[in-house]
Amino acid sequence: MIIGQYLNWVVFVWFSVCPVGFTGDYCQVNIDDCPSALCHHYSTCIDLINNYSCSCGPRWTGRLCDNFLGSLCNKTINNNTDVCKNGGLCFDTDDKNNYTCTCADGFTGRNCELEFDPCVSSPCEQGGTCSKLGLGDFKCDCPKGESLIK
Ligand SMILES: [Ca+2]
Repeated sequence: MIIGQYLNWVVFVWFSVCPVGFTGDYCQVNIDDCPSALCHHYSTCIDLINNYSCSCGPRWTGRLCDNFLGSLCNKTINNNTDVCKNGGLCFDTDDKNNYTCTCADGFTGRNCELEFDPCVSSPCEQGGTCSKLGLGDFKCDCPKGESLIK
């Protein structure tokens, strides 16, 4: 009787108890702990054994990646200078891990640091020579015999 109960217990344990964090007939399945994880929605959950960790983007920190380090558009993070130069507007990306600049007319580049050169696209036809006049403006010097007005 006692041996029978013991064997029942052994069988019960054998078939139903896995190490914590595992399941399956052979305890071969690492239970996915990420669905119930509390990682901030801009981080990536990494499943561990009966645990998880959160992989944070560069502007987030903390175990759950819920501690924001501040907007990259903030001047104080950029040595007190505007991130977007020449009057460009700075916007955080949705996950706040990066930024984009919307440049003022006549400027280009990631940080609007470059003056737009309208001659780069070779706008002059018939062999005309392009000269930049001002922000985004240009003129074409036509070869002899050609006229700007057609
Ligand atoms: Ca797991």
